[in-house]
Amino acid sequence: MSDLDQLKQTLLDEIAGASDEAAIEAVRVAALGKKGSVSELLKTLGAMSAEERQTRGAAINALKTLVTEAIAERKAALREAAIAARLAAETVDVSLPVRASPAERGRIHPISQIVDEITAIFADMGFSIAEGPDIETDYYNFTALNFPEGHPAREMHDTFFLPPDEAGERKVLRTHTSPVQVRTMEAQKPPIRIIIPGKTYRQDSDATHSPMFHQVEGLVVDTRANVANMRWVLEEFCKAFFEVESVTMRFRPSFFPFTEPSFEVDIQCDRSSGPIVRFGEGTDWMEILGCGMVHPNVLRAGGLDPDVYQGFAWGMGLDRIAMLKYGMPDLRDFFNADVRWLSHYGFRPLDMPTLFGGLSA
Ligand code: 2NM
Repeated sequence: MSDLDQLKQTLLDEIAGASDEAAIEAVRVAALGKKGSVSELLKTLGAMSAEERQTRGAAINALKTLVTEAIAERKAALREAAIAARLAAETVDVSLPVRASPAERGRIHPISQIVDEITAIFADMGFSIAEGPDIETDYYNFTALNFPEGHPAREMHDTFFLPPDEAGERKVLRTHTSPVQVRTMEAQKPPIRIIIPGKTYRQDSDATHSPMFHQVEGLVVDTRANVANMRWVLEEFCKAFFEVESVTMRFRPSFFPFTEPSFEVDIQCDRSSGPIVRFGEGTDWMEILGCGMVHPNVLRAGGLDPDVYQGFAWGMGLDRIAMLKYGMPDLRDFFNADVRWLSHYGFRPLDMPTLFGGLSA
């Protein structure tokens, strides 16, 4: 067999053996590329005699044509095969159940939902949101709020203390969100209308108490804010929040260091039909919040003259209210991060609570 016949056979075997488009391309480069085996043969034409060129030159050119065509043919076949394989692998089985997108599957935690609902209600009344640090100084958590040093009211809170810093100062995990009210009074002039949703901390843990819990507090400061205004604001809030036409509220005298007078507020409800509580009707009372007129000492701590300004404030725990509103039996489930619990009790992320569209519809 001549050297040309041998090369032809080798190349045809390689072409037939190329199993994908990358392999056939490698064969093409090795044969027809700049330094390919066929290209090298073509370079020898220049040194040949005219006679030799007629026979051998024609044979080399014939080889080149043959190889070029064989490669093109194999390449086309391999491309067709690759497309066919992709089509087979990437078929969509339209009979499979639809898998929801993350935005559809995700759920809003009931506490976040409650905060969004309360925010929508108070925003509608012209309130804005204020926030502050979870780690507070003793001054903002107690002293500025009229809890004197050594006063037994400090013990009521079962405070978490942090280790003392270099200066010997012991910071605390805030036991209520009220420090934010003082910080806000320091930072902005009245009229003040704010609500303060946030995490709070006390050493207490059972089926209805968690060491980390949630509050929303509110503060109004103006030159003429009074108890009647406070009653109206809280009544409007309760009607919107419990989604009823009217509520009956009961203000009982109480004590908080930061307010005078102070009240605990109950709303009328009906608990006769089992675990579902109905509001705005019935013969039972349920305590839902505490409130009062801001104590002059607290206004002074906020840099305000109590002879010019007066204010009212209130606070409510969210965790118990959420349990009631949505019928969740154990508070501890709130913070177990169990995705099954969240997919059952959670809220759809795109159903934002609004007053016009319904709060928890
Ligand atoms: C409550 C009950 C009553 C309250 C008072 C203040 C401040 F800082 F303005 F004086 N903030 N929050 C308050 C009053 C909180 O929670 C049950």
